[in-house]
Amino acid sequence: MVGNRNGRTRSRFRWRLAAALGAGLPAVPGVALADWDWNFQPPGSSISAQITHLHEIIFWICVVIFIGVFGTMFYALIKHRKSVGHQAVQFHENTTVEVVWTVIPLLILIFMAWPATKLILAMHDTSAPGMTVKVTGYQWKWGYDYVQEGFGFYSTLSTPYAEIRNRAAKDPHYLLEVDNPLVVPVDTKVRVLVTAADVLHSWYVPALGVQQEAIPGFVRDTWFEADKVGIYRGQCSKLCGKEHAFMPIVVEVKSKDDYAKWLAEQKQKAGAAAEDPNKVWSLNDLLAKGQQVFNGNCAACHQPNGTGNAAIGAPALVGDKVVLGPRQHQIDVVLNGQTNGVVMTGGAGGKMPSWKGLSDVDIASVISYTRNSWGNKAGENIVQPSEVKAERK
Ligand code: HEC
Ligand SMILES: [Cu+2]
Repeated sequence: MVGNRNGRTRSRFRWRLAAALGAGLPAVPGVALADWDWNFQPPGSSISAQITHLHEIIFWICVVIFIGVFGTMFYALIKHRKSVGHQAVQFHENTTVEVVWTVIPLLILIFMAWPATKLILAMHDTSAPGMTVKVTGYQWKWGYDYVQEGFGFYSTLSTPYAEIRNRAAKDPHYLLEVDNPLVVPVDTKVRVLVTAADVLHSWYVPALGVQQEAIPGFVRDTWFEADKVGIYRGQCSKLCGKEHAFMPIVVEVKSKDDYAKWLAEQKQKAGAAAEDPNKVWSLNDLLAKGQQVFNGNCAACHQPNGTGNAAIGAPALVGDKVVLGPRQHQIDVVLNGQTNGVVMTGGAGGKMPSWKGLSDVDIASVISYTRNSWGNKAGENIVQPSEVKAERK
């Protein structure tokens, strides 16, 4: 399960379990009851606290109805059985009975629908936010844009491939860890604009009480306000393709001061990245920049020395025909991705991702770097940012 539970909540679950299943539950050998987390995650926002509370009220209403209905039924079955000589009572078209068994459930439903509707309306009230982030679902990662601040980034799974293939011990946050979490300040109403770039996804962080479908071509909004500093984890909750389980959500809630510091750093980085795409770069500048871009983005699959990784289908770029071939084709492959090989399950197996999210300068320099490194000597060795810009569709 996600998150940690405190002792108080846990003992409440044991009570619930005992109450719901009755004292007659036989001891199951080898099962430690205390390790079972059956309820919602501990709330990290007032909305999720209200959701948990509503869930508990309705759960107990269901328990009472269950006991009432099944109690009456079994009492009637046993007490009035044919073998002790009972005759069935006939009460067809008895108006009183029909009114009673319509009105009572109706009242129960209204009693449950009232707080539920109030809560749903509150969950959709995105008015007066303190800040806004745009969330975009991609196959298979999330994009976060800080709209008012003018920067954004991608958030991708950071669980090592070896853990996924059962070759390494699994981290406690296995498949629930990312390279760049969404960072927000505590006690601030964050409006979240949710959309998708390819297929349906769903942005779901249970402990913050937010879930919103990400729909291509639509921008829907929702909100959350974390009331505790900490890390909250969630997952894409709409089946979106073969790596649906590999696009988790991590929200890092910082104190207002820490958030301000983080924001300043991000803005500085974004400013540094906004370079002039029409400038003509020298080979040396491209190589220096390209090495950084390669080690930061490509080396995970193609290896720092360009030898590739057969286990995930990433080819060697040393002596590669695409890298040594025409520039335009290589720009196309890096910009738009490529799948020729056998597609393997898990991680990024067999697929070269699209790098559209990198800047023209980043792409031009990383291509120039691969065309001139590890013994590669391409004839036309330099790609300029302006060429990348021209190739974008
Ligand atoms: C997630 C793993 C992964 C990352 C990260 C990655 N690649 Fe790839 N790359 C692949 C795979 C897999 C292929 C083979 C795809 C196919 O053709 O089936 C590939 C193919 C390529 C090719 C074409 C090779 C050929 O012979 O077809 C080039 C060029 C390339 N990658 C460059 C890059 C660059 C530059 C970066 C960084 C910006 C990068 N790759 C990042 C996995 C990756
Ligand atoms: Cu998804």
